[in-house]
Amino acid sequence: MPIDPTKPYDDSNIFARILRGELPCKRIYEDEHALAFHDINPLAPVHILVIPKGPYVSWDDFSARASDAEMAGFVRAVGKVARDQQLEVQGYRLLANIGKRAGQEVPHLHVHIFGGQPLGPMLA
Ligand code: IU
Repeated sequence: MPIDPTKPYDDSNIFARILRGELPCKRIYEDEHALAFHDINPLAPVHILVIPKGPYVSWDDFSARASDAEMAGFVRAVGKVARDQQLEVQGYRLLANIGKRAGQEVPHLHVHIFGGQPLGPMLA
């Protein structure tokens, strides 16, 4: 079910539980501001999710409420994860679904990183 963006952050969501260590993930990178892990249902040879550590429902919520340090830390983490995989050599795609019409499923901001193959005009 796509999320209801009018609801406040709910810390029982699956990514909040991963952040608290209550559920496992295939972790790739972690720092003060972000956690990156392999998507459980990959849509490309490389399909990574990067999430901020703070309680933000979506990019919309994050860009409105997060501190400059959180935003900078998160953006840098996304770039570092992609560079660590050398995705910039062939190119890659970032995607964030925001709210119902985009089909956002998990109500904790996540940026998808897709790579490892030629990407069509749209993916996911
Ligand atoms: P979306 O942007 O909200 O549609 O993407 C949610 C993604 O989270 C989707 O690609 C799922 O495969 C992925 N995912 C996951 O990696 N681990 C989980 O436990 C769950 C979803 I639930």
